[in-house]
Amino acid sequence: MLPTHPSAARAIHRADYRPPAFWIDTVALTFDLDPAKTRVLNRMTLRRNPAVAAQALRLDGEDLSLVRVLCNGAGTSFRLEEGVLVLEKLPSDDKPFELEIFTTCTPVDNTRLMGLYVSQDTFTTQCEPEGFRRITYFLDRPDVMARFTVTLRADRDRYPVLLSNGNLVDSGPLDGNRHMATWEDPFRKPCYLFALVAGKLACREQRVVSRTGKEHLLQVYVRPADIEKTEHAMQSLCKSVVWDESRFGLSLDLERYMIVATSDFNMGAMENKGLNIFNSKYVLAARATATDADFANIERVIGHEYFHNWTGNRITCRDWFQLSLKEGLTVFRDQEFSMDLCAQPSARAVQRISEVRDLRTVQFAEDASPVAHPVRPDSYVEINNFYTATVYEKGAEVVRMMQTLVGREGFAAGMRLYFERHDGSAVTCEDFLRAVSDANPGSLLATRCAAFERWYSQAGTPRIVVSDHYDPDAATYTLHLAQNCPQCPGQATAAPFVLPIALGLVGARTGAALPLHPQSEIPGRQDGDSLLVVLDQSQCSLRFEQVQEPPVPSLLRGFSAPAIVQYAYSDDQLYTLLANDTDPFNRWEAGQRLALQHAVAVITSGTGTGDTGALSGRFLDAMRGVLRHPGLDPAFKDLVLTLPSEAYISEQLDVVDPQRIHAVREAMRTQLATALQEDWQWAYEQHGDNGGYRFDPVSCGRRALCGLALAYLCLAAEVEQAMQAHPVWPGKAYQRCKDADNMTDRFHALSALVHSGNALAQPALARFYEQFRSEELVIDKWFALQAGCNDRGGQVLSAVRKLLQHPDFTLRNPNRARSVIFSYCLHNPGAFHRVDAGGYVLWGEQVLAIDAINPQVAARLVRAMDNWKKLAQPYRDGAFDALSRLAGKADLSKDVRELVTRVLAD
Ligand code: B3K
Ligand code: ZN
Repeated sequence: MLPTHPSAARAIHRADYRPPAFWIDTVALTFDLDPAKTRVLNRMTLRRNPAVAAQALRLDGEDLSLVRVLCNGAGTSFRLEEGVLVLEKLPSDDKPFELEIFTTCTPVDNTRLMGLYVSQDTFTTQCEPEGFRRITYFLDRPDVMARFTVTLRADRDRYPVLLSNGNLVDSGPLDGNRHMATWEDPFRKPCYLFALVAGKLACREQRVVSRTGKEHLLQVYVRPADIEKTEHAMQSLCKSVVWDESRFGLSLDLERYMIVATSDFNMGAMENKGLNIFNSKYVLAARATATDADFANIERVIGHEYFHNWTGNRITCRDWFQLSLKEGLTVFRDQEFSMDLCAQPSARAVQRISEVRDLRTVQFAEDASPVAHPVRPDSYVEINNFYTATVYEKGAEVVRMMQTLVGREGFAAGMRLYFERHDGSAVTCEDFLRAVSDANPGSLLATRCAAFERWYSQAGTPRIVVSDHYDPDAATYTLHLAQNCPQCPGQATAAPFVLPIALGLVGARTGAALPLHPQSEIPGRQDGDSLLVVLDQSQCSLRFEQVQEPPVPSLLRGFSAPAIVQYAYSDDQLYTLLANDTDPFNRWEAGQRLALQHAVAVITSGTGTGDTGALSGRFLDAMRGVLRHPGLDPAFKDLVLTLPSEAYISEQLDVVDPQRIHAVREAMRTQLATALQEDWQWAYEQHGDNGGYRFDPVSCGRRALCGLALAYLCLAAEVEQAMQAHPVWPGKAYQRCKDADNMTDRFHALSALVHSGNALAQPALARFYEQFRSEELVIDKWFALQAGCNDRGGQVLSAVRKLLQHPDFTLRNPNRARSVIFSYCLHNPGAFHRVDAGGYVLWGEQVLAIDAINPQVAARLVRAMDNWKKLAQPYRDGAFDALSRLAGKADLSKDVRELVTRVLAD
């Protein structure tokens, strides 16, 4: 039979949600695994949903060959409608009936990596959100939850390990050198949580006993050669199990919890019940091959998928519009996990700053673009396009605000009520909000729950506009707070958001934290030298008494709401906050604002002469002061001394000239490098020798600062070289590339050489490649570094074209495709945006090439053009031409088509 494809893309609307006409109670799947032709026998028991008027059963399917359909053991009539299997002649009473569907599929040709596919001769699945329909005909929607039994049959030598969800209940040999295993999942689940794996894998395992006294088996499966790299993953998993019990009282509900690493994966990892499948990047770590960032990401992602077992799997989403119900909440939980693993408060602050930096660079940009959407979108064509920073990271901020409003204990009570009410079901974002609110009657949240819900329904980043007045005679200080939200696609105006604003006052003369005596009707609460106020109207005023010196307002402490604060800080005020604020987040923020104000002033100075501006001596002294400060952590210093990214600077501007932004930021970096040269040398020497590699916040902070120092020292050396001096630092960096005992230091050194454009970069890159050519994750870094390289003479584009021809390059492996193409198009604006539009041409070619293989990955690449309308000329015309060319292509996937259409829409 011919394979079936769904036809033209249609928009799906949240308002059209209807409960399913049938329920599926049990599913028994039998797989005869063969890469070229896998046979899938699907036996389900179904019954009509009595709450819905009688209608045909419509089962989703995609790229399947249908062989047979039986109802209660007998043939039955059916038809295929745009890929959907329609059965009309089914038993009309409410009794359960059995449906048997026999199909085949071709895993080896599945380059989309959705459904069942083969990676390095291992069978793997990815079903979320709609991949299960590529395995068998089914009601592929999250509110249909069934009990699964899965039998796998395969060649014994080629696929010795056979895994699926739940518990192993049977296994044994079969004829013809084949073998079988049957797995039973005791929990009802939606089909997006189904998984199977079959291949030659080795396993690290550990038994743990949970609070309930039950023993659990934890397993991490990888290719045999990688087994040494699984210790950190296992430790991370153990920490996750302990943390969810102690913080939220949530114990592991499974006898066996498995993680499998695969090299070919569209995203980071997947929380399939009891059988998580991970991109190997988020499992494998050894100090020789993984950086501190890799170690941290592994810990976080393992935590994230583990936490989904409760927030996502036990309680799942009613429909995909509710994606943030599980993703926002689980990101919040993984953030709290990472923070709770930090012993020192300062390390917690570093964690928070890094999260906010990412949110503001990616999500704020998304919110300001033509693809802006609410945390709970209203419509989609391809749901894969909505696994976005808004749904994930802004969704997490929304949950964080709930916690801020009801307090940590109140939030834990809200989580308990949420499980009491909804365990085992598929619910909505509103159900979660309602549970947290109901568990905290009279709280700052419960009293404005309906307004708070706007965080789910309205897109856009709110602005908090602040003005103030100090009256020295009366010793009073008045703050005026107003909010507004810019227009978003399909949203001309927005009603006021509920904004929890943590603030404090810092004495402009003494730098002291001023005691707070607020006199106002505004709801809020005081915590130490901070006050939490809730702005839920379009504006309000707040008066403080007994303010004995002019105060500097420290606003939105800890980034208490995902908003932009607009207050006309003077440089003096920012220096006061940078030196004195008791809130580490705002201390960092003050430094960033100083740098940003300088950058924006130079960029918009309008001379167009190429003047890149001079940093003030005061700024350089302040940065030196932070660098040399005896009481600040190296990790914090690293964050303060890292300038705002080009992407973040772009967000502050109405018209974006990427080359100008790059030039101005580079000039700032060069000045920091040369003016603080002795200080960088001091920092490098002070933080260099760490006494062996350890992964903990203090050691990571030292390595980060040391790496930053080396980058600045190599940059300074380039300037000196131009002045005929004989710099030693590139030589030192080269040496470090050779003899570092860990990948973090080695890669910092290599990056310092590559970004500074030193002649030693080429031999260092060649040596690095030879040393690590068999380590695919390290080679990804090698590709990414070159494609993301600081563009000094427009040479990066041709370097990227060369990398695309490299024998190790392939478009079929998403990690490798991302390492070259995404590093260039999405993460290297100074090289990507070219006057000759060469970057855009490459982008268009690569979107098309990837789309033919893997639409989901191609659609992510489309996002490089999100903000094309803000570009200055000639970039804007170049980007428009490239987008229009792409839009004109006939056979785009619906993934790419949806994004190109939205990005181009007026
Ligand atoms: N839930 C998965 C994401 C699936 C993405 C599909 N395009 C991983 C996660 O967020 O935990
Ligand atoms: Zn998730």
